[in-house]
Amino acid sequence: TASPVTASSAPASSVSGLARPTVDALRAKILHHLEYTLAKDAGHSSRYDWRMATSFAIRDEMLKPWFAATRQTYDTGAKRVYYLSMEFLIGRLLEDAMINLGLHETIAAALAAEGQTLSDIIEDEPDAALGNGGLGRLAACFLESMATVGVPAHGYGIRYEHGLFRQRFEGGQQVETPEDWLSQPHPWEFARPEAAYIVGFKGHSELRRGKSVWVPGETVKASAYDTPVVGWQGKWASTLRLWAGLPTTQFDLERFNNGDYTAAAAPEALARTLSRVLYPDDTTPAGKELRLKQEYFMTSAALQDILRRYQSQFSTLADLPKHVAIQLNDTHPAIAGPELMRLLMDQHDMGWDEAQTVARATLGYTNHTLLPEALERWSTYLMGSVLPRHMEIIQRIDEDHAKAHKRPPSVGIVQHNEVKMGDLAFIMSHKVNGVSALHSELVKETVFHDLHKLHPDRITNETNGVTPRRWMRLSNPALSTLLDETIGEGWTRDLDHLKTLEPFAQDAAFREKFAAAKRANKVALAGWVQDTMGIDINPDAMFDIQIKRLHEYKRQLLNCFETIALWHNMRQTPDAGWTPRVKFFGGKSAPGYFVAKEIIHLINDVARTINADPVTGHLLKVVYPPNYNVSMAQRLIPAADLSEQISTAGKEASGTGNMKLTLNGALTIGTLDGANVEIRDLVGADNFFLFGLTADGVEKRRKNINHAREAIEDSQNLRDVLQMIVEGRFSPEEPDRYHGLVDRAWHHDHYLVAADFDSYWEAQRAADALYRTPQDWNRKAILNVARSGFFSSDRTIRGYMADIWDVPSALKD
Ligand code: GL4
Repeated sequence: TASPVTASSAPASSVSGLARPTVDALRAKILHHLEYTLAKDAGHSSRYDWRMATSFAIRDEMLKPWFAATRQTYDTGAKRVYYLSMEFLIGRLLEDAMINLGLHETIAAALAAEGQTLSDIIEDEPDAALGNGGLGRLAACFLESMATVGVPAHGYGIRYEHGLFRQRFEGGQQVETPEDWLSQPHPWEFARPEAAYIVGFKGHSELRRGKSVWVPGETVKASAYDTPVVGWQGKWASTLRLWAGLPTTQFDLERFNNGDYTAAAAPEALARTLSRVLYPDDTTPAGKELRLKQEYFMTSAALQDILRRYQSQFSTLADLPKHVAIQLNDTHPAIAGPELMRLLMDQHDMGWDEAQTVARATLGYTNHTLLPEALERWSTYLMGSVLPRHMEIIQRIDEDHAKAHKRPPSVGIVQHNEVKMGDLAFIMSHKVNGVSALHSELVKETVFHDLHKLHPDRITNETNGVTPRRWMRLSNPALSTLLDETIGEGWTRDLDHLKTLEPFAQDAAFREKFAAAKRANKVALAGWVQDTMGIDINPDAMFDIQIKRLHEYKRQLLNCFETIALWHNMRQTPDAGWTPRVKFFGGKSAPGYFVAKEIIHLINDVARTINADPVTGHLLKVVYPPNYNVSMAQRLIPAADLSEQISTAGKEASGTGNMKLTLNGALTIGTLDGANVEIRDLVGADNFFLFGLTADGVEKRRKNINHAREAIEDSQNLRDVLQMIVEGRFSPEEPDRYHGLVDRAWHHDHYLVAADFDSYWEAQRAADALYRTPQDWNRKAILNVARSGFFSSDRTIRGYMADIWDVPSALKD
């Protein structure tokens, strides 16, 4: 089939400033890659082949901005930003690259001319799931925003062979299977075997002519793989450099020839272990030697690479902070402080004081959680045996700090035979930031209370954000098109343009179009739910969505209890004018987190029971699709009416799903926690369903040891819920399945589910009432969109540039 003349000659989109290939040129490129890169005949190519060829064709287009950005950065000697993170939850890359390069329609036409469907090819790409949740996804949004804003930036991480596990449900229970995104070649990366560094472990540190020298007992090689990330309209690009572990010794041919195959392969197996799997828990550190080794592996390779690049351009290392800013994504890379000092002193002959000053001026640390159990601590024994030289350096940093400041006894990096990585990161950074206004204040009052007193100017706030390219233009074409028609395309680069949408909230004709876009997204989601889960849902029901990792503090259990109460009430008076609802849950539990897994089981049991009830079938459905990931988020968020942000106040550092849902026109039901506070301030209290205790109220309420019992006794609704669960209404095959869970609800309700239940119920009924007047609901939904411009990660990145990195944009606007 020949391509239609109109499609091949017409300009493919309104993106300006980029020399974009025509449909025919791209079609030829794809066919070229099919034939010469994949050695396949177009007539005998699989979907995988087409996807690879298309990806290579797009990748070719990324090279121009990537080279240009790299050259300009070298030529101008611009300051560079390095973002060190154990997680980059980047998801699929094909569509993102196409959209940012303005090639979406061109590629669609080129593929159509070959009888291929772009959407099928997009769906064929596995998610790169190199992260657990919000923290890793934030790092991915930052890379794209740095490429849009024009920051000379590298992300550094680990090229995990296995990303976050796949989740299945068996009898309603979570079962994990390994994820294997690299079982097919990853078309976006370039192997850089020439960029490789030796990373040591163990051994000992000895004095040679008065200088400490580390003699490692083990070594591995970190080998680089680069993925370009292009920004909006391809004006700039950043680089994601991921490290893979390789052995440093040559293959032992003699052992192999003697038949000892296992021993011959041992060094390789050991080295590869370092980049084998992502730790599947984002809040509780594993405390395992392998995790510490992974952290050091990534950090050391990154710092060696940074210094090598620096020295290829500049001569004196004392000027490092003028040309380099290194950001630590949580405490995971906190070993960067001592490692940078070690490299400067032991390998580059810098003195102790200068090394410490240079390291501190270069490093910044972002804290992402207040949960005390989440703050990494390593036993001095483990640290001393895995990284003996670093242990010495850490001890001396601690002593220096003690001498320089009158510290209360609670301060100290090394305490009770543990190295506190949060304190280490704080002391070795010139700036420490929280990720929402509330969180940053709580950081000052709680985890870093004493250090904040000693260093009152160090803590600052950078409220999180999300990239509007992926989280609106890519995932919500219906609303994006409406925005383009109504206020122009400018919002894609500057999300503050959404403000100009505000007057349209009063415009009935616009409200209708807005509602139609939302409905189209809901119809699409309903089709997918029908196809994949066999559940029939009504697109006119309110789509109520809670998607995030399973954690007690996020309180999926509160939502589940309310679902049961709602069902119970509906059954009693089915004709009472209820607002039909579909409750969506999505999220994975850490494999070893028993309580979270029990909550998943309960939600699935509740879903099974409710979805089979003919009395309430037209009023309530519960949908929990397995294996929630970035791609599923892109499907669910555009279809949401109600966003569930119901964590116990003071526990969610920021949240970013809350921002994505607001941006896509969902109303939030939420507590005053994390960035919900700022969302509510900006969209207006009238356009937000607030409930629950405040962070202060939570602390006070906890002091009453009977808080749960008293709340349950006061709430008929909640009592009924607990009674139904205990009786086995949702688990008739095993009536006592949830006795432990109910017992905890009465006696160990650490996250105050009971105390907030009635207030949550009331807020839900207010949402029901509003949904019955669609004009009002839509007006408020439009205001949520119009007032969400602040939550672009471009704004967040500009904040880091001004407050922490001291880096200007490389782009002239
Ligand atoms: C997290 C927080 O829990 C989350 O609120 C925040 O949005 C995210 C990015 O800053 O970081 N911290 C950890 S640990 N995991 C997260 O997702």
